[in-house]
Amino acid sequence: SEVRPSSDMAAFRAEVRNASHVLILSGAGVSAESGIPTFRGAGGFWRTYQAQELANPDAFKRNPSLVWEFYHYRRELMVTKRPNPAHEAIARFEEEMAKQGKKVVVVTQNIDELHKRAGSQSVIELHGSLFKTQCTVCFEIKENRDSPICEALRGKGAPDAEGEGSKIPTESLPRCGSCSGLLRPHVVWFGEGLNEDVLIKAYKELEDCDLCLVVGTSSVVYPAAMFAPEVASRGVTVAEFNLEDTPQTFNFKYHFSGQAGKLIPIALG
Ligand code: BJW
Ligand code: ZN
Repeated sequence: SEVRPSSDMAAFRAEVRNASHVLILSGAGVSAESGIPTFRGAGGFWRTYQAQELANPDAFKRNPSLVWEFYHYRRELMVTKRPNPAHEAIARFEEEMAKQGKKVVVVTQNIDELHKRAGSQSVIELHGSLFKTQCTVCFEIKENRDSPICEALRGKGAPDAEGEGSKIPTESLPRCGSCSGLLRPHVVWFGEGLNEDVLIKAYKELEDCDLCLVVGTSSVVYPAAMFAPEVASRGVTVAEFNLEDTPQTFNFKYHFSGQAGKLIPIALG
């Protein structure tokens, strides 16, 4: 569409009151106010690397120690961070809607688990979790909240250190409890497909929802980038909440410009 989306909050809130199955698609921007770095833009660097340079299978093959330092740093960071008013408003909204027999589902690209920590019950994690591992040999997936995840990573991963990292021997990186194979973070890297069951669940929500909020995502990473546009193309109202326009902004009925932590409590409160 060539028409600038509406920013009429009262009109959007009226649509929220009439909705019975709300889909909330979230990205890194929803966690930014919790102090979690986003991926794109100036804050998106860890050392000299952008996330896409490390969040891919080749980087892990080349230098598993460096990639594990990156994820170890992000796991440890989460211990010091908490959900912000956007996560909290979303969780409260699900609870209120449930009392009226209505449904709210969060489909998140984030791996930080902050929606769950805020109390959201129905969460689909598209890109995995910082707190799960997968064995590269036997493929077993396990929850893992150890801090540090292994002794060799203790104190490693500082975001301002230089170079190729600590070059920890693979024997000393996180290993599988069942087969002792090398573990990797259970997250979806560039060039990898999303888990099929997760995708099926997400697509069902895309089809069933009668209102959609897309919060704090740059809408450039596929397949998630096309989810909200697909909902909009069915004629369902989609509202975007972001600091800035995205490539998808003009496909949506509403665009609210600002911080999720300020806007979401108003939109859903
Ligand atoms: C605020 C705010 C505040 C800030 N309030 N807002 C079709 C076309 C083109 C390319 C492809 C395609 N299909 C597949 C591809 C390749 C690739 C891709 O999409 N590339 C693009 C970059 C072009 N996709 C894949 O590889 C995917 N796999 C796949 O499709 O498999 C099939 C296949 C394979 C091979 C070839 C073809 C098909 C997998 C993608 C996995 C993405 N993984 C990552 C890493 C996860 C693990 C980790 O965290 O380390 O997921 S990448 C990274 O980006 C992470 C995020 O979930 C994801 C999205 O980022 P997000 O959440 O949008 O964050 P930002 O930083 O980009 O944006 C933040 C936004 O918030 C900004 O807009 C701010 O303005 C805003 N904001 N503060 C409100 N306070
Ligand atoms: Zn194993």
